[in-house]
Amino acid sequence: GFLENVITHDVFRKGNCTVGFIDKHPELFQLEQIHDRATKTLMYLADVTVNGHADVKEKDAGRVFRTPVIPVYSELGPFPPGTKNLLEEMGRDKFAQWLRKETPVYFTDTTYRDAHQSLLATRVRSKDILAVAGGYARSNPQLFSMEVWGGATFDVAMRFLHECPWRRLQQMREAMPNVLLQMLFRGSNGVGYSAYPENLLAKFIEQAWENGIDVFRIFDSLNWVDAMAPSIRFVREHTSALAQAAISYTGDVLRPAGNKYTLQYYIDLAKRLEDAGAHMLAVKDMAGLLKPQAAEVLIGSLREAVQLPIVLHTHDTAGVQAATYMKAIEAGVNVVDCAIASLSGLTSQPNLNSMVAILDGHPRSREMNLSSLNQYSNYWEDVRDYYYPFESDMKAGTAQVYENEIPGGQYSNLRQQAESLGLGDKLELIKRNYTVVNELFGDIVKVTPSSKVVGDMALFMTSNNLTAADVLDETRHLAFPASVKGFFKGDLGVPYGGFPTKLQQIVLKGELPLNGSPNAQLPPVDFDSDFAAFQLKYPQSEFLDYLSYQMFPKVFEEYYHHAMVYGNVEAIPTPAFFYGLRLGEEILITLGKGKTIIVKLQYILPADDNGMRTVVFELNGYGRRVQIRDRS
Ligand code: BTN
Ligand code: 3PY
Ligand code: ZN
Repeated sequence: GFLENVITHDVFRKGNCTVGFIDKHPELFQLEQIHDRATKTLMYLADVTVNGHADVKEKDAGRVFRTPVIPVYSELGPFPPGTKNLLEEMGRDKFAQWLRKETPVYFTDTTYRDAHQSLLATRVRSKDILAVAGGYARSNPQLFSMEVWGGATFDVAMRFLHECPWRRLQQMREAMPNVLLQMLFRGSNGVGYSAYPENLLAKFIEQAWENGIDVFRIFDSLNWVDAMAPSIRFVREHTSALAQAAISYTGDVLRPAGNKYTLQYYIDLAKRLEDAGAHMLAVKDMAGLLKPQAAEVLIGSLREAVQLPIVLHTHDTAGVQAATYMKAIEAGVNVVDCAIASLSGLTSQPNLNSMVAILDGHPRSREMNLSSLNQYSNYWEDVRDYYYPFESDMKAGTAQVYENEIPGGQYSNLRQQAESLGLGDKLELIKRNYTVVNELFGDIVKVTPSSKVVGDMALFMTSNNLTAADVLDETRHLAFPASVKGFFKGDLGVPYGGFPTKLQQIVLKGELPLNGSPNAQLPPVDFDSDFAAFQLKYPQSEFLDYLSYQMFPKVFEEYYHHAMVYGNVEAIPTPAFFYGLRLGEEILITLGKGKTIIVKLQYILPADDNGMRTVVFELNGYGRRVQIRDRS
């Protein structure tokens, strides 16, 4: 490696090499690192080319991708000022008051978080985002915020994309200095699926802010204010960011009978969240159940109930949520969540480009750059194709969502989950069971992680051919899924109206439920000693990695191991990352500032007696061979 650097170095090749050559050229050591990284990258490419990508079940070998066109913009001059600048000028309290009174409606762009979480199983890689983030922020500084982080993106980045979620955040911050960056935070569950100690949540929030987050959207999967209040307090005490408390919307406020979640329920929640110190209030309609007339009533009532600016988030699963936004806008909502056209609709958010267009001439319209938005939509339309294995095959909106109340992100995942359990042809029954389970559980709020519990139980009932009566028959001694046991034990808190007692007794089989909040029982993390122990185990890591590890120890462990073997894979273009290289294909990979390598796949030898294959590349014009085990 080092020798190759020396003999390929310009000075050496020009014959100017003297005894002091190496002393005078410390960059050779840097070259050594780059060289090492290049080797690891070749290992990755050889492996994915020979063995395929673990995450891609069916590869369409003949697929040809269009080259996405990055819209042109000038990088010269300062960024046009946006909401980030306003927040810094005004401070958060004044900013929130100003926002509440602002006439034109604002948009939160969810493209980099919820949109791909809901359409493409959260698989969009940093590279594809960062290629356009800066230009987007320069051309569209009129946005309220970009939702860029949190939710499922944190663990999926490590688990499936082998990326560092913190580096993604830092890079997005650098690319978009003028627009507020927003994340989704699951209250006491952080960016995970179960409760964490409070001092860990506080540290996580502080570090998320330090690394770029301006708006924390905080929710709890059972709308349990006690589980949200600490996170709101941590945002207030440890950051200068905005705490946007979100009420998860379920049911139908205008349904006259049999409706547990009434208008008064939401009004009371909103007041309690305002009292808990929220700077903004969001209605998080994760399943897309909020109908236009209901939105008018709900948003109007919330405007009266609290003094906070109000945000509406929805999913377009039913296909008609633009109508809901129109009513909400007329009832005084301050911000609505939309996604760039080509990543909008269905289980994602409503279409940003079209919302902007239909508001033209409306008293609350905001001046936006529609032609730019359309260019970025074209970019994402082409990039989306890279991720074809992760598409759900949903083709049209469905009014069934009003019956099953399945959140957008879960809806698009359900088919894959069903197929992996051999229940591919039972999707309709699974959806019906989802409704049955919701009734058995006493009609709960269903959003990560409570939605996962309902989903697990629906899959369990389906695969075991169980009816509601079977579930309630204690003589059957069913082996309930672990998440269901945890739920009835109180791991996620207590649902509004309490647990259904009979089912709770059946599931817990005599065990006692928790008393009080699930994370109050967790001992605080001892950062000093624990971080030191972590660094002994993972020497090439820093404090942010430690936070990743605290949230997801096993996922981090595998991510770290992958990074040791393959290096940082973030620079590999997405088609090569998922599908490897074709014979003769040549790609450019930028490993560092000004360090671009050219990789060409030349040929692959058949497996030897030990099952090893030699993959022959050209790296910057020089032949390089890599040995890889054939596991295909
Ligand atoms: C390498 O890239 O060759 C060294 C492996 C070091 C990987 C660890 S994983 C946690 C931390 N984050 C990174 O991006 N690298 C280090
Ligand atoms: C998440 O928690 O990831 C969600 O998007 C919930 O809607
Ligand atoms: Zn959502």
